[in-house]
Amino acid sequence: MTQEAKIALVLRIDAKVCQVEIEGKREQLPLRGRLFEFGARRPVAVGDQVKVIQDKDGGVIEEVLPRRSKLSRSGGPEGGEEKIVATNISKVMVVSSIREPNFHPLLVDRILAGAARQELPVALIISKMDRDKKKAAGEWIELYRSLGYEVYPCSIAAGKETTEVLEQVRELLHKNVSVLSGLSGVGKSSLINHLIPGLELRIGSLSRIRQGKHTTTSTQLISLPGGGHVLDTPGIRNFNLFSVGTQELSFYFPELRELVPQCEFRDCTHLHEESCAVRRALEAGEIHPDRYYSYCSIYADAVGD
Ligand SMILES: Nc1nc2c(ncn2[C@@H]2O[C@H](COP(=O)(O)OP(=O)(O)O)[C@@H](O)[C@H]2O)c(=O)[nH]1
Ligand SMILES: [Mg+2]
Ligand SMILES: [Zn+2]
Repeated sequence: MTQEAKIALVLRIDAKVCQVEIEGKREQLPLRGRLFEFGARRPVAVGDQVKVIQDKDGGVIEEVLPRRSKLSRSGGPEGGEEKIVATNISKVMVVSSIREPNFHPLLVDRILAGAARQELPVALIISKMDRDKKKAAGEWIELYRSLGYEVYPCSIAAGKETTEVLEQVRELLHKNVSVLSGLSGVGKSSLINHLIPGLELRIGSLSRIRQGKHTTTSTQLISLPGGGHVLDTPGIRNFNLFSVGTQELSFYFPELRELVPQCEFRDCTHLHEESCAVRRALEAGEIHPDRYYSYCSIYADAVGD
């Protein structure tokens, strides 16, 4: 007997069941033994497309389809294990507010570099623009645009909405499987709620955020009315996209990448060498000092290769 297979999207994984979206409906499927045959402890990840067949007890996940991309962090007892956060993400949106909390270039650069490493398309959202009394945002917007990144400066504060930019972000959400990544309190959930009426994600009060409490407890993909999916993750703060080799790092900084061939040594670290094209550009003011600082800071936890 041949069975008709259906393709489902994995939204969330609980202890023994998987929440999937299948033909537009949400269903719960048990995780069956055959997926564990090859010794994988967690054979299925949020974002996976899976083949589901019907057996006598109902739907069974038969196979995980090839992953187009994956977003991982380090985990396990010594941090040396890869933990897949989600697969098949098509857009990483880095969110950093201009105030409360202050714009955080180091975290922004870590996520941008991490996304580049996994070849994931990326955008930078600068939130709470209504709070930019000191006009600090302009410099950041110009910097990141000059490096080739898409930048969306926005505000959802009543009466101060950046209508046009918000519309562009809404369109991005509807077209992608996105992850919004940034510190707690930058306004990720508020932004999604504002753009997608009816979703009503919980918003953290600043006092709860300061106590380090998260309003989201498990990673799940949320299916958006009107198209698209967004990944809701708890505690992006301690979610390091990163485990990178010292020599590959400069490739994830567009302005460094183009200078590297001009460095005298092929294995130049760009940290202290006299004849380094990156350091020359920094001294000439052609590389932003915060970007260089981010490079050095990520370099410090990179692994030698
Ligand atoms: N002034 C201002 N406050 C905002 C804006 N967006 C969000 N907030 C506030 O920022 C706080 C944290 O928002 P939340 O969405 O929970 O942040 P998340 O932790 O990134 O999901 C809440 O008090 C929001 O009301 C904005 O555009 N302007
Ligand atoms: Mg939130
Ligand atoms: Zn160099």
